[in-house]
Amino acid sequence: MLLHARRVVDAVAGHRNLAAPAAAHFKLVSPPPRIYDDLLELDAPCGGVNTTMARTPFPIKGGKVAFAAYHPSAAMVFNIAFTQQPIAQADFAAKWYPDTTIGPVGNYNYDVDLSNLPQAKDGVNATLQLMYNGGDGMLYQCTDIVLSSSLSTGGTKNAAVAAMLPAGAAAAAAALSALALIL
Ligand SMILES: [Cu+2]
Repeated sequence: MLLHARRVVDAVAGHRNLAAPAAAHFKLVSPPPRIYDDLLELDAPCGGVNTTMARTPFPIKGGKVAFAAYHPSAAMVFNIAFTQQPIAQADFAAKWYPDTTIGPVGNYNYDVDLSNLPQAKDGVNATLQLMYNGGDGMLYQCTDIVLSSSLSTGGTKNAAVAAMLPAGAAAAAAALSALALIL
């Protein structure tokens, strides 16, 4: 554990040496992450917790994932594991959304359609993984879900986050000034 902690601290020290350090990286909002800890986010594959947590019922088609991004731009990868207890990156062998680059700072809602994945059946346990690289290392968040074919839409959509979706320059400026308050 000590070695592990030192590795995280070293990585964070590197973070502080950057020209524009951020107080936060990114945060999965909904479904809720296993854990949200800024320092542990560097820890693959789930940002600090390798045991599954309470599972959120999640529709096979029509699900929502909401997260907040605190870097001006970032590369993201969205994987899914169908193993009961994913403990390694290799367990996240499929994708729930194509790789993409996001920006600016703000809140994001993604519509999720898992119906093309052959493992995605009613009652199946799965784990969604978000990988985020905003320039200071690869960061991880995970959420444990149980798939449902009877849920249609929504269930997990965060209305407050939807209302804050960046819709243009004004929203971007507001998000950046909010970040300045954090710094
Ligand atoms: Cu960061």
